[in-house]
Amino acid sequence: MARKRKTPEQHSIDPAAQQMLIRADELGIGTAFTRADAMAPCNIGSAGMCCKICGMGPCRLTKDGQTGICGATIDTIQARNLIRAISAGAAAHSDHGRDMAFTLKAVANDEAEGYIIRDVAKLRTIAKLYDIPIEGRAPKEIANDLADLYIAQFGQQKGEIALLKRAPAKRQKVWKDTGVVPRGVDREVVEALHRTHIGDDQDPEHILQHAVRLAIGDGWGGSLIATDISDILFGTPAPVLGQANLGVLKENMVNVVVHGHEPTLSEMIVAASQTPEIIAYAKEAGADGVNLSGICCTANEILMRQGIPAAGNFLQQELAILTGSVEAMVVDVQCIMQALVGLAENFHTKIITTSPKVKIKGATHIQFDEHHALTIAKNILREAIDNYKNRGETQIPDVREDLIPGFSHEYINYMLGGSYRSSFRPLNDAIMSGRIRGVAAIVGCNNPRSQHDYLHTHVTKELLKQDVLIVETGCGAIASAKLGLLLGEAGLDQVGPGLREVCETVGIPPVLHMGSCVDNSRILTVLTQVVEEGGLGDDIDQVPAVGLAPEWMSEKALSIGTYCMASGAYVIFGGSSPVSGMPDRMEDSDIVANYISKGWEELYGGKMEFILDPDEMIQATLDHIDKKRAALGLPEYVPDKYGRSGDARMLEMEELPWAERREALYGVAAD
Ligand code: SF4
Ligand code: MSK
Repeated sequence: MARKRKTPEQHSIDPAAQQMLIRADELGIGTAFTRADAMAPCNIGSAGMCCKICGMGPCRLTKDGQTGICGATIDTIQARNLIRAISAGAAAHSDHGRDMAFTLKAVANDEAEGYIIRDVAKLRTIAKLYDIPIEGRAPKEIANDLADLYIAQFGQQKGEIALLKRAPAKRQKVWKDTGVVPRGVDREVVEALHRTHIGDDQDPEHILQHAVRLAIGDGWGGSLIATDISDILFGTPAPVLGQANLGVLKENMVNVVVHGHEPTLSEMIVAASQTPEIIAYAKEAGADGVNLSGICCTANEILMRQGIPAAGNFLQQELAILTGSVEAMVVDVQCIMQALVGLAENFHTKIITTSPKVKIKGATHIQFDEHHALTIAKNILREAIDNYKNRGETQIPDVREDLIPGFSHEYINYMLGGSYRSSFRPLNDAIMSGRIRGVAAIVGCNNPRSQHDYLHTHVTKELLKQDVLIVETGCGAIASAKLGLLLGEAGLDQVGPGLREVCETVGIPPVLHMGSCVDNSRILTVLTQVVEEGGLGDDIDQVPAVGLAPEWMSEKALSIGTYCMASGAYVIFGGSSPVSGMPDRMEDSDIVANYISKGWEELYGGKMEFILDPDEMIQATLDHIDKKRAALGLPEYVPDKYGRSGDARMLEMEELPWAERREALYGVAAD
């Protein structure tokens, strides 16, 4: 029997996405949404119960007590599958950091055309952390030393990663005591592959201990490097006005969509698009200019630094092309669907691959090289402009929303305390008093197995009502942006009174956009600073905070989840679990799922769970936050303790006679 196809409304909550899905249907073009309808996931593979590590298999374990041909048990197979996925995620994520380190080295040595060091203050701050001399030295000299130190981290064979000292002292001790201090992420990834070769490590807990080690190597030794260097080269983000959704594409301009992850090329494309020669070239082609926008995390990178609009998140990459208005989609690494090339053949869009690591059959390849970045960026833009004349019928949804991204941890520090006393004190105090119940980081991808953007935004909206401050990155942040939750005033009528009071006082939206997926490292830095500020325990696992990836799909998400867990966070994934097994049919198929929850919690204070139902996710988040509040001895959260918001109270008071207003304001009784 044919599987039932979903309607556009069932596929996505986003009206722009729905419009494009209707267009795809009319044109008879398939998308990830319809392909997901047509392809049922394999229930053995998705539960981690299939092993294809050697040529005696694949072995599919579906019955109680069954083993693979080599004798491997279900828990060993699930642990091996999980660590392999985490390794691939960590490799991709940390390799991004490595490329950034090589770019910094090239900039320091005047070998990188068009780049400058934009944030010298951050360069000096970071260099000082590692005792790199800064006084009396030129920024490029300091950058050269920092680049050497960072490049050396990846391939370090012994010792420990230098960046671990940026975690709370107690956390570093937990890692030492449990034997999960990473040497260098490359070595840990290789060792994970070695351990999972046929006939090696066959103790699931031992395998998973190494998964923790390698994920810490990614989070604190790969992603954090990517974030540091992106800020140094392109500027540390601060709030800026941006827009999101397909309505940012323009009829009268050459639309270039940058998609992927690394900011090195996209930043240069931004610069090149603003040069007089490129603007003149676009005008000669009959357009008003070049309109840049982004998809996925490249979007987040240039959105939070330059205010360049985001055309959408992961599941909108095909939909952008379906508008018929995109002259070129320029991609680098990660989250790029192979389907783009076939889809683009129905339109005039050129898919341009740029990374030496990523080619797609049928795409145009213009290889990026940071040594000649500006020239390459201009060549790419000329290619797009030349394609403008080939544009056919277009349909751009008139749907877009304003947002304020750019909440780096540096900016949060500054906004809370001002330039002379920047501090996390007000945030800690608000959590301690119960105005803010706790913090949730909602991050990660989209997945066509669930309704596009629904889980992200449902969980976000419900937690906001419960006075939970939300920080977001990746495709989750774009989902909230499209709903208007990343705006100061616009989102505040949807949040609890205590949180609203804090947002109004500080002047922030209730959902803070902290960047791309490598910028989950910023969340770790915030949590560390919260701990260092005092009053919320002496380690990350004591802070009333939870991490959620409601629509996860990538292996990187698993690496991120594992390093956040290892840092002390409770991490909840939505959707299917790669280690769920079939406990109704196989008693021992939930050993790994239990171990990464309860077992890891005993060791690291954090835990990782997969929860299908969004309302259960919300309840688990609140329960955890309340449990942590109680453990810290903080007052119980009382929803209406803080009554109405500050602004609302002031407005009401203006209506009162003076004597009553005086009593309300100063507690001085009316005569
Ligand atoms: Fe089967 Fe063992 Fe080979 Fe895996 S390693 S495919 S369980 S024989
Ligand atoms: S892009 S990894 S879909 S967040 Fe970072 Fe989005 Fe997930 Fe890719």
